Amino acid sequence: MALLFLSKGDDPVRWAAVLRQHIPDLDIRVWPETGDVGDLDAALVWNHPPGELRRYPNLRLILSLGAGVNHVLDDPDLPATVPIARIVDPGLTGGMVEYAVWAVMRYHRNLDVYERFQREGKWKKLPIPDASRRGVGVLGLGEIGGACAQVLSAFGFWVAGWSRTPKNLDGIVSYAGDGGLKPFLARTDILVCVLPLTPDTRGIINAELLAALPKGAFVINIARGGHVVDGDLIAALDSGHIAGATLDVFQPEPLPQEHPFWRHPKVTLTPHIASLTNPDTAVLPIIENLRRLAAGRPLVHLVDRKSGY
Ligand code: OXD
Repeated sequence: MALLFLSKGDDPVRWAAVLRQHIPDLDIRVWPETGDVGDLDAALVWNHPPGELRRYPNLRLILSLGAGVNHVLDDPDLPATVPIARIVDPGLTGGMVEYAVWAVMRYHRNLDVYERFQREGKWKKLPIPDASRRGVGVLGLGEIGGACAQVLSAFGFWVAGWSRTPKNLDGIVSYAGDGGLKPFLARTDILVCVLPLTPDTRGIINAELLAALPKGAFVINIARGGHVVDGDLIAALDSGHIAGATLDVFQPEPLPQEHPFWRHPKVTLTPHIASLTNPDTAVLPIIENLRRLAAGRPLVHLVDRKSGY
């Protein structure tokens, strides 16, 4: 079995070491040193150059180095029939949940306000709001969104989720489809976006969506920068309709220095670290698929190219 490793942002030496702990004789080629292109069975990729994966005539599997696959599907010259799998890893999901809980709690408990009070040298106590009256809305109820919703619900928040098709998750109110979006937004004080980025969801956090949230709502985006229309979010923050935004993802990344998000007083930003792929745990679903590929068994965590996730 020969695997191509193609990522400029991940350490090939570390990945080769963890992959070989599980499959000692795995033939790993680190791009661009591919050797004979006909040898390669699978490619483990993050942000590959468009058209590159067409160069491997015997490729049977494309593996994303993360949970998201928009970086793969954005390639207009992707081989048409090669299956694509993403990482489903409790470690990766856990990081997303931790970040979502931190960002929701920070707004819920007014910690953003206390940070300002400290800068102003002000000693002032604010009431502690009731979590069960705080509407938290999770946009996207897949593997990661579902986990975020359930942990937030365990903290006592009034949690709902919105997804393309209805979901049945314990304690979570499910809204679905175009018709479900406005009622979902109307009861959401803190919005957490965990959607996959697809042609349908690109720019979903726009002026119309923001206007449908109650005045004083907060926005947290840990999905992709392409979900947000930046100018619309800044206008909603400036008008006071949206009280604050926590953003971990941007378009493009790194966020250019001159972008107004950097210095906006109501924006908290982090450099796409809500979760990070940890090779020690993320290697397991990759190994599972490589073993299945070798044995001719059905693959897991496959992406539906039509829906984009
Ligand atoms: C991912 C990411 O998709 O880190 O895993 O953004």
